[in-house]
Amino acid sequence: MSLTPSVSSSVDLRRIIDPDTYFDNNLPPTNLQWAHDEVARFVKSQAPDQRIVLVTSGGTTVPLENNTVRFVDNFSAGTRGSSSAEQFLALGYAVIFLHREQSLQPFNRHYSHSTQGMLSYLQRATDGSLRIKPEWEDKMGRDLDAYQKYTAQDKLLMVSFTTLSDYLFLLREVSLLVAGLGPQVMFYLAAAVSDFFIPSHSMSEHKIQSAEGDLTLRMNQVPKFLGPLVKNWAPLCFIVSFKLETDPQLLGSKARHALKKYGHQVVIANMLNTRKWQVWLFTREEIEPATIQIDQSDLAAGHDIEQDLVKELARRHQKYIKEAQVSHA
Ligand code: 9Z3
Repeated sequence: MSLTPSVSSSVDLRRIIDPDTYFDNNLPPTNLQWAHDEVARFVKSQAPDQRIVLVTSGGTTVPLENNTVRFVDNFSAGTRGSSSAEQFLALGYAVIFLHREQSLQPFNRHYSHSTQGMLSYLQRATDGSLRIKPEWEDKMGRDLDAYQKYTAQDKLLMVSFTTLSDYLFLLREVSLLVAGLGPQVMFYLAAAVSDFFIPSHSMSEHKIQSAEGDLTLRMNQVPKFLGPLVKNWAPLCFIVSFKLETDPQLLGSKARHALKKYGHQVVIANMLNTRKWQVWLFTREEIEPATIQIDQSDLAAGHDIEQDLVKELARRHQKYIKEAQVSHA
């Protein structure tokens, strides 16, 4: 399969990939109404000064056929998002976890995708009952307690997406529902979102046939949704986006460019191969980025970089809330 991404220059297509018209030309996900109702309920159930974070996590798919057999996927296991959600909860945030279906989820992530499978954590006791293996009891117990506590307190809401289109519809919906709470809401946009897609009307209706020979794909550029998000959907909220690169020469300039273009609060820059132990935090105010880094030995011992990253962001978010209160007074 050869991938030849290119931006269409046709007037009609440009109209369709405009952020404002995207939603008129693509179908919403089947869980949109459910998500709307659940997020509205979740937000209403929180205390008035509750800090809320929308964490996006996992990769989006881009279908190649309307009756989809094949799709292009974006790299992301959901480690960053799910680990960060745990840290936000520990710091007292209420978390809306907008994640790719079947990707890693807070607390469950430690077991659900184990290479040996779920059953490797269990054993049968002499009385015939099923037990957790003794070496896992403490850790699993702590994760279970935390998961049940936050769920019972209504502090964790899970919403899932699969395709790019699902993601964009859900992102807009959730943004509009939380925007009214203003500065106390943080957006933590860690999902790996495709830059290219095939508009519904350009897609093959049915499975692409191999009898027709090699496949060349022409994909359109996805409209930049960070613009409307920052300007129109949630202009008062604290917005953190992520920049992923594989070429170190590009990372800093791309992060700065995003800040300048969209005018939001923070860009977290990371490299594919070192993302688990090193990230850079860019803001418009600081000339040099802050480096957040852990030892690889700490990572192996179970210390996630997200502990340090989320702590630092929560600190900056608190400052942002205070400044907004002062300027409002
Ligand atoms: C990230 O950069 C995340 O940190 C990772 C996390 C996807 C690398 P994992 O889930 O990986 O822990 O395996 N996310 C944002 C990537 C992205 O799509 N950014 C876009 C861009 O760079 C839009 S803001 O242009």
